[in-house]
Amino acid sequence: PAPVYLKDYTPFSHLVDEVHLTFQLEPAKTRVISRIRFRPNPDATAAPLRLDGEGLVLLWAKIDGNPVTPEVDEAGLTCTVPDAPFTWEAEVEINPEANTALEGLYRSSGMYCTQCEAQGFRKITYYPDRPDVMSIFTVRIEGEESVLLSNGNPVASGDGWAEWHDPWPKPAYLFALVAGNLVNHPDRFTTASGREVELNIWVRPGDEGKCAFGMEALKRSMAWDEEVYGREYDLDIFNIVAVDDFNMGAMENKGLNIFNSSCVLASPETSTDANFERIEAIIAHEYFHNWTGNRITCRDWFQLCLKEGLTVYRDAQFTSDMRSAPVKRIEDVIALRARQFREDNGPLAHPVRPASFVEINNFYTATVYEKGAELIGMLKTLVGDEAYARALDLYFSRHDGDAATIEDWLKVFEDVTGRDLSQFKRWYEHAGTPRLHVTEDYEGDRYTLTFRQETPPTPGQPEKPPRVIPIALGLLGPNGDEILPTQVLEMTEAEQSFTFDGIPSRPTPSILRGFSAPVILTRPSSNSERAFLLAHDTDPFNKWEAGRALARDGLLSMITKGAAPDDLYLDAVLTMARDDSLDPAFRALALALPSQDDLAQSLHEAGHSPDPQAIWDALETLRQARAHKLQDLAPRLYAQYQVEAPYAPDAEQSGARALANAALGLITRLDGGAQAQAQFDRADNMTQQLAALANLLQAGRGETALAAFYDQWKDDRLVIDKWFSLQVLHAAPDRAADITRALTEHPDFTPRNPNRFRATLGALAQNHAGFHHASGAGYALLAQWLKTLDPINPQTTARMCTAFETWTRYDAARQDKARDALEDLLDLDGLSRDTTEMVTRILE
Ligand code: HT7
Ligand code: ZN
Repeated sequence: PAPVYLKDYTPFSHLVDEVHLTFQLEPAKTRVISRIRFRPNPDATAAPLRLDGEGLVLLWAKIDGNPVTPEVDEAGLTCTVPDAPFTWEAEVEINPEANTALEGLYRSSGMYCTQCEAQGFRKITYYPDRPDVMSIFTVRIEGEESVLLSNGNPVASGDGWAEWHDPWPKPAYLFALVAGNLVNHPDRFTTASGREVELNIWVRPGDEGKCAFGMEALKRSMAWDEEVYGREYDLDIFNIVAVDDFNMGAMENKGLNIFNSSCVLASPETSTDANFERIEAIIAHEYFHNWTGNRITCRDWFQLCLKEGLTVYRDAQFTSDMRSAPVKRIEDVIALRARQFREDNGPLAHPVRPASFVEINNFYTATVYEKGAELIGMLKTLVGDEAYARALDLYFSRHDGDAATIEDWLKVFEDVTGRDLSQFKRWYEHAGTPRLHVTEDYEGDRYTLTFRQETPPTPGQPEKPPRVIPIALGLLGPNGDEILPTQVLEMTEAEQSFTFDGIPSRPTPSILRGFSAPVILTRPSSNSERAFLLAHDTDPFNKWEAGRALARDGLLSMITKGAAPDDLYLDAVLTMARDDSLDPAFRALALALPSQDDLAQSLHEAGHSPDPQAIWDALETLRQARAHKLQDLAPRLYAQYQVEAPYAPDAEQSGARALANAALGLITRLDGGAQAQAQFDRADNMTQQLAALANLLQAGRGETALAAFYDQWKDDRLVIDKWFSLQVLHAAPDRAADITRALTEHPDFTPRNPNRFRATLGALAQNHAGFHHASGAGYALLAQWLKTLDPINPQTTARMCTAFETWTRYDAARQDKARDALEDLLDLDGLSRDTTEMVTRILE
């Protein structure tokens, strides 16, 4: 299929004033009757009417009441229309029951639901399915379900029908419909200006006890957006619906957010602390889209980062305010490096604003979302908090109701600050992670830091001009005092020096504080300097970073040189772990080791071909050495951080549990799992239960606990997802593929449910040494299952192909096996456009 190019954008031939839709719901034969008011777009060239439509059976069509016979093809229809306003009417038939791709209107656990972003509306009816065509929707739903929902406000309802009207113009991707025999968790919210809003979380009967946390998170999000961004909610009702079969986390449809049930349902018994934090963030994210995405949407899908980067940035600010800002920042950078840096350094690298795509669903990536959010953070650092606030106010007032672009976004910052942001724009247009090389000089009392930036080529972009990089810097004196508090250096050249006078002795620099730019810092540093920063840096991010670098470099020496675990790291980690002045959540994070994939990435970067088994062995050795080093401290920490108060998923309690569970990990290595078994037996919340089970599996004595866990939770699909993934994640490298295969034969396994598929096959991809096992069994098993999944659900199949994006890092034998697996997948008859694009790019 041919790519679409950003440079080819042209406005749609017509404007759409209003849309009336009637749904006559039937599982296999739903009728959709549309009545749409079109008029010629004065800003576009006149053309026949071209409407998108896929998999629709057109029953009839009329223009201004007169039957017409449009030219129908597999992607839509074309019709000659008057050169004046006209009414289009049509009736189509669709089959929600057969829709396993989960795009458009589909059935999930007996309910109807929709997913229209990015291009799902065209599977519902003929329409200009593009984000710059915005209109006012009125929807009538006829069906036997007790709950019939759509966007906007309810207008009227009766037995077997309901009508909804959304007063806010919106693109089709924000359309939603839900019909089911659902129950609700209701609440209310009064906005700052006094609008009374009815709130509901709709779920399947039996799940109503798992809505309270989500509802509180929603109300906190609504209040926060008023306080921090001055943004109020704008309808009388806000509905959230939980759906079991869903391709992603959640969807921000206007007034009717639809959630993967795993991203909204929560209870202490069934959800971990991490689940609670994620649910809170996703509820906030979708709610914040009401302004950044819905009121101001994107002109075209190339501008996706306009709404996603900004909304991720806003949800991160929210989490930082609700919880611990440093911990959130560290967690986000870990995720950014694991997913986005990995993407940026491989065959799927693309700019935050891509210039072309074949299938837009393949561009809902870490680069668009997470790197997109980093760009907002950098912009705020460069212009300052006050200018950022003014720019956002201007953005909301200038572009309310618009389908906007990155140019529009940058222009508000230029207008507010008078700055020229053309160099900053390179961050949007160029893929790749800049490497920031640093050298220092100290003479007299003058300290000079010289930075050189360099970005390796990425697919289709061999040349990389220098970008503007905000470098937050502090300097520490020899006794650990901060002699230069944080200041932001603005690097604009390929190479640039910054001097500091009056520095009495050679300082230790703390560079890129708070991770002020998404770059890879390559400054040679000694282990003793890292230990010094871990002990003294006042910037929590760089304090953590120093410990992380110490651990990573020690591990790299173990892997490449057969070195023993580094004593300096072991001493430093002991000092840090027993420092009760530090936040327990921070200490838990600082005790976590770099992932196997991170180490593989570092080895590759250093010119080695990573050996996954050697990485696994080194981590095991270091974990064992740490357990010995901290053998007196771990039981003390474990006891000290047991939470006696009733369970609450707040930052304080979850930090304590995280540290206690990190201590449990150390203890298990020496007691063979006795303490973990005791925790498993008495656990009354999922955080404790799952951590205990993971440790038992790790210790090789998980069989009984696994069976008990299954027995306890067999009726809870979200908990059973955890049961599937834990077994795969903790499988030894040579057993991972076999264990995964056996699980795919379990009666509870189904490729039709994306959560279950990801819990099983996605976990295999995350078991680094297992997936990349020399036998090639991991590659073959995943590829085989992707072949099964593709005809069912192309979107999820394509996303999971990213497991292979690092295949060229490894040795020739592994590369051969990975290539065979990918070529075998590519050979599948009728392979979807989604998967074809991904595999082709990965193999290129
Ligand atoms: N804007 C949404 C992105 C999305 C999506 C969500 C669910 C299923 C399929 C989807 N395709 C794209 C989610 C978000 O970023 O908020
Ligand atoms: Zn989003």
